[in-house]
Amino acid sequence: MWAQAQPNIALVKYWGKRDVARNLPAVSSLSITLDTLYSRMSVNFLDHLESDELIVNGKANLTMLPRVSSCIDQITGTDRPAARIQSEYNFPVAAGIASSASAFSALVLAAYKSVGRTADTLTMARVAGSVSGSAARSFYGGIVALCAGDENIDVRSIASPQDWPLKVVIAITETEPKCLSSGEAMIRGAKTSPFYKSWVESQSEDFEMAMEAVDTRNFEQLAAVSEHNCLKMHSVMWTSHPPIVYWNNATLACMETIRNLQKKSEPVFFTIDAGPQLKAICLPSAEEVVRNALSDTEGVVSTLVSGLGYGAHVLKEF
Ligand code: 2P0
Repeated sequence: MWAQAQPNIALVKYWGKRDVARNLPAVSSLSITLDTLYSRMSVNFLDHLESDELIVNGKANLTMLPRVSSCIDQITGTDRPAARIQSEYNFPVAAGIASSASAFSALVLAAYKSVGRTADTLTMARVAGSVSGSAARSFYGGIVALCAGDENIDVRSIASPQDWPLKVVIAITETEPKCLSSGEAMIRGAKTSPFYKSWVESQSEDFEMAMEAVDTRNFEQLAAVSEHNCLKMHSVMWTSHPPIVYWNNATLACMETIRNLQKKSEPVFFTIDAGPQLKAICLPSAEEVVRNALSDTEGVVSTLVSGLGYGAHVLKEF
């Protein structure tokens, strides 16, 4: 049995933890779940194995294994047989394309199913979120709101993929894994950036503005608040000690490409996460022109295109 989940891209970002031990986010966030990119996971408990094994795209992987094992322990308890965990991705891993979001939501779903336990989506999303904050959002499809509470998160889909069929073009500018994990970067930012406090305090305004933009299908409003929120998050990163700069020259060149398209009134905006890839969100009418423009931008290795997709689900056949 395999479970699949797709990455999600935040338009209003999660950056910072209210409670590091429980991995509770300091701020609410709003994201879109993709459809063409995926992570697939299977979990098989095998009595003859001495310890857990993680296989990523056919190769043994020790780096992610401790986080994967402790995620399974949360669902089954530690008194369990060892598991062989297999995972398949159709996009670069740990390079700022939300691979941990799709991986941990698929893993949680696969682990629940393989031990025959049922749980509602929010319960599973909260388990996934306790391992990787953004993974909670990949349990839901379309446009997703994650509300940060004092004790727990609430997550829900606020628009289905059909309600507002936005398109995403991802400009890949680097395929190697990033140098610093998001989790470590967030903790450093909270401790050292002089901008962190105002980032947290101003988040609800951005979140409400984005919610209203989705509600009224106001693309210009969503574009403005998303770009502003993205740059604000990166200014927290840049002003951390030591500074955290995930961008490269091509990231900036892609931003200029988007600005030029906007000058020609193309309905498109950008966002950038904890990595050097730029994600362009556009209306379907602009997909081709955005893809061509980003493909022609210096330093872009390749582009990926996606619509909006559904939340984590079990695959009947794979
Ligand atoms: C987001 N990011 O909202 C933000 C924007 C990256 C930049 O959520 O520490 O891997 O495991 O909870 O989920 C990536 O962070 O972090 C992330 P942890 P996660 O998408």
